[in-house]
Amino acid sequence: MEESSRRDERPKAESELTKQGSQDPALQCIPIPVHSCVVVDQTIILAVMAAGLGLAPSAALAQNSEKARPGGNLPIITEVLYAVPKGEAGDASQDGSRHATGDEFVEIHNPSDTPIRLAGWTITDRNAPDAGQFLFVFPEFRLGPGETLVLFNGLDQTIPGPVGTAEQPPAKPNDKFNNAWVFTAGNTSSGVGFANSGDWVCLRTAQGEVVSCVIWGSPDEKPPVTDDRLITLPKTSRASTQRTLAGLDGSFEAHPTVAGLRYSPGTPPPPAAGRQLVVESDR
Ligand SMILES: [Ca+2]
Ligand SMILES: [Ca+2]
Repeated sequence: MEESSRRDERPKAESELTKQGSQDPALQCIPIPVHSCVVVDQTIILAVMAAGLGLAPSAALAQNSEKARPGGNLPIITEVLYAVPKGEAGDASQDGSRHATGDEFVEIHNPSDTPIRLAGWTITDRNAPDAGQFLFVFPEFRLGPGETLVLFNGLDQTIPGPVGTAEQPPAKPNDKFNNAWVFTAGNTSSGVGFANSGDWVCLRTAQGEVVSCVIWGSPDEKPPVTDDRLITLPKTSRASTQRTLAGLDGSFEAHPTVAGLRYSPGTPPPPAAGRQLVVESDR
């Protein structure tokens, strides 16, 4: 494209600024439209900047490909407790007793700006359905922007506060768990749970599409995906593993000791880097 025609495509305001200001192209001021007041991540900021620069939004998204995943806004697994600490320190469900299986949990967080409907979505482990599979199917439920849910194994547990099941979501957030939405899988067999030595956990949509999997150890059963939807957790003993940040750019670590506990069901990690508030300027 000729330089002259490219200049013609610039917004009028820019032409005016160019006339009034420096003639050095490197110092020209380019107005960037800001459309609304929302919490966004770097992807959206790049897209807004691209609009101001006359680029296609996809060009900006390509620069941040990790965020530009198929399916758009998706929940992420933020914590897994597969090795329940011994003794009282293992009572993650806060029912007064530690259970090697029943206190296991998976924490899921919605880092996006929109509610995510989870009805029919599943959480499973490595086992086949006829071989002690951990399987939870969500009831009608929406996880709001920035909200977190916790799914306990639930074997022999009496979890305090509002607790949902596969049949019915919790009536309200649970203030015993940082106001997260708490569910129990209500398992009734000690043979159904996460193997400390090696296992994987997958979150799937109602259509069976794998959203995210985490794996630890070396389970014999192969996970359903091997691309970047599969995240390897550190091996831990007597602590959960959690994301370092509540976004896709967070890696997993052994949960540090916080207030004497090595897990935090319902408390998500800090927001991912780059997530910030864009303040509107035009209304
Ligand atoms: Ca317990
Ligand atoms: Ca947590």
